[in-house]
Amino acid sequence: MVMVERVIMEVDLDYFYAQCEEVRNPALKDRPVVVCIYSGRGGDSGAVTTANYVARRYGVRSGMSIVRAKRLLQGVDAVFLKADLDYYDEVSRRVMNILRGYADVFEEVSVDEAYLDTTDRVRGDYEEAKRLALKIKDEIKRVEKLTCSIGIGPNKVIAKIASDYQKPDGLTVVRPEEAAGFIAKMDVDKLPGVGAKTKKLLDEMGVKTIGDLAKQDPQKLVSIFGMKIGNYLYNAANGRDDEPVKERTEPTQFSRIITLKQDTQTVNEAEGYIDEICRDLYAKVSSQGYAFKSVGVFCVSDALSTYSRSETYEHPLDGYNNLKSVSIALLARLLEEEKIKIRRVGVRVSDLVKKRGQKTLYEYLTSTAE
Ligand code: DCP
Ligand code: MG
Ligand code: MG
Repeated sequence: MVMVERVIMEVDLDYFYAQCEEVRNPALKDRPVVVCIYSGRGGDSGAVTTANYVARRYGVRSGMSIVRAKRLLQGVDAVFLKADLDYYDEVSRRVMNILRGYADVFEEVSVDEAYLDTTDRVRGDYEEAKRLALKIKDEIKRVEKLTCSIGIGPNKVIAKIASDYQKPDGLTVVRPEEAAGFIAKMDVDKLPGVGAKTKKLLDEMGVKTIGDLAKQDPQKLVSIFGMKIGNYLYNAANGRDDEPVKERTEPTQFSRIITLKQDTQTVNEAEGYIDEICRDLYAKVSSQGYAFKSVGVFCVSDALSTYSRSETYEHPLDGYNNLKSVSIALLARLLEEEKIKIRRVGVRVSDLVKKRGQKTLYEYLTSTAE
């Protein structure tokens, strides 16, 4: 049997939230655009979700505080916008539908990112794959006015690194025989999954680049990082990865739990935590395209027993405010009935309903009208 090399694409939209804002208001294009999530604690408390490339020239980055971004952009004609997650989600849904149509197998990874296995579609031909990628970029540009960057490679690891290689509006093709060489000079943390902790351990072994990692004894890597990660690191560094592109199976719930700075018996003292949890949870759930019909609150008491209360509604509950008010009401009920001191508090949403990919009645009617 002849082994056919796979042809995997990774598509990632450029400065996604900020680019969506530019599409909605093209006058923003030449100005620094910073999209923020405000914490609700007033003023500029909160974080930057992303910024356009104009703002990035001033050092603005995802995850930094709004205060810091404002300092970097002092005296510059910059725009700070509140994140409109529902709008980005809607754009994402439409882009994903376009991408899905080009793949043999399609895997949505995040709101702006997907893997496409296109091996059969291009009959294993990398030239053909490049043409297909240009066509995809073209369609997304034409239909949604958005640019994206695409990486093509023999596996997910290479495709992902390639899509990040030239940004924005990039296209990087890495043929199977070029894979190991393509990544050899890069820092180890360019490998997906290598975070600060792994990087530090590797650094202590004198491993700085992916090429250094590729030359390590695989047994040694396994003894340090365990079978799964050790093997992954060794193979990935050598340009190999067999992880299949797979359609996402749907999650059934999302939850988040926090440890209180001080144990408490009152809803008032827990409210700030509930607020933080709900903000986080809501951003996560809605960025993945879900609404939910059930909300649960769970607590760990100072005696380490667990308690929970939940509520299920007939129709999906949407919006951060709804999530927060239901959570607080549930916690109030729990505290009143159990008379406990709580140490940790969490919120769980379940009975998920997919918003993305679901046609509205209007879309359904117009798509079947002809
Ligand atoms: N995001 C966020 N908080 C972060 C990182 C990202 O809310 N710490 C959101 C905003 C981004 C979106 O996710 O627009 C996609 O993340 P990417 O990492 O793909 O970053 P961008 O698309 O913004 O920029 P790039 O051009 O580098 O892909
Ligand atoms: Mg992106
Ligand atoms: Mg992304």
